[in-house]
Amino acid sequence: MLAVLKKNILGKMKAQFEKEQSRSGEFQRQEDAFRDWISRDGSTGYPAVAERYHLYISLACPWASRTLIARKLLGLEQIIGLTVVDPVRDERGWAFRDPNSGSNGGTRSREPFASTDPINGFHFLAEAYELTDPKFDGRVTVPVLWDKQRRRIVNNCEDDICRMFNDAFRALALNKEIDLFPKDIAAEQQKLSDFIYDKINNGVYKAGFTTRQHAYERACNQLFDALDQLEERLARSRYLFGTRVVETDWRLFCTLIRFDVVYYIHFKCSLRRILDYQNLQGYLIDLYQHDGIAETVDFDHIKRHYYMTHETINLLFPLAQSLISLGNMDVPGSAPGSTRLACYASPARTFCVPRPAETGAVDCAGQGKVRHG
Ligand SMILES: N[C@@H](CCC(=O)N[C@@H](CS)C(=O)NCC(=O)O)C(=O)O
Repeated sequence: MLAVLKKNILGKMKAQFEKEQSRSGEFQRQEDAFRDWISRDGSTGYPAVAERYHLYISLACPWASRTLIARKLLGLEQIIGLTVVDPVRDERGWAFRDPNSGSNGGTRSREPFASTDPINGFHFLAEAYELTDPKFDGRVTVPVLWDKQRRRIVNNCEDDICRMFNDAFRALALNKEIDLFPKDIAAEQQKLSDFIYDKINNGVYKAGFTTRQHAYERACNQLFDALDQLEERLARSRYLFGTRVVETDWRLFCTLIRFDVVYYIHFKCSLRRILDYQNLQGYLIDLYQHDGIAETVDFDHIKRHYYMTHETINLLFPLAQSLISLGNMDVPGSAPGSTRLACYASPARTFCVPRPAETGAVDCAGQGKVRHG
């Protein structure tokens, strides 16, 4: 089966974003293009003042949603305006079109449509990039923080935007007591955020956008190893850093909330669902119930974007468990009933999840015969 796939399809497989594909088929995300900085005292040329900046986002996008969450939690809604793009984009990029309006001929239509951008009347986000740098030839992405006064993009990096909301805008925030980047854990937080970015936030994309089986399997395995580690961490701690919720939690949340609905299926991150992780699932539901968070999550936009935008997605052979359940078993060598495992067999390996989930996943292959309980 795999040999046939390799021979017939992989050779011709089209990358989702051709310019961001390595020669060995890995997805290599472009760098964020605009990284100017808003400061409290204005020394950077961009002072933190009310109603000067505008945030363009997609509710589908995990990166953009993190900025939306930061804006909401800090209480910056009256200070920084917001416009949401149409979840479905075509080759012209993100559009300011009302997906619920029947009058515009619908998404992908070439007919003129009314702009939903109250600031500039843009029809496409590409116009903001063009005004900022006419030579920009990369991929137009959200989020975008726009300066209404200088009529240019200040920054299109969600990490920077969250940091500026937290630091530069604090004096203007309604919820001044919220600190998404506490100083006493700064180094540790940065380290964990980098890990989550690489293995999880971007990990799902590396699995989903690669065109090679090997690169896909590597990304997928790294992703699940990272989730297993966090599952363990959350067995000991309510949030990633104890009892307070910081930006790193929201960064993880933005991927977890999309996982079972999109990444498990569409990006073939299909070894396990978040639902299969006792601690991660509880953590996800806990965060979802924080004040104001549910309204930042729009499953309709999320599904419409991923399933209707990526017309070509890899045809690789999924690392799914095929989920032949072998039932509950004891760990080989342990006293009967002392440690229970729920085991599944797949063509690739036999996989066991501890019950209750106290430790990471166990690969049962090569451990001899497991005892059925
Ligand atoms: N700034 C982010 C990436 C932002 C990003 O890629 N956003 C996606 C939406 S989730 C986007 O705008 N994609 C444009 C497209 O699909 O053409 C990063 O570098 O990590």
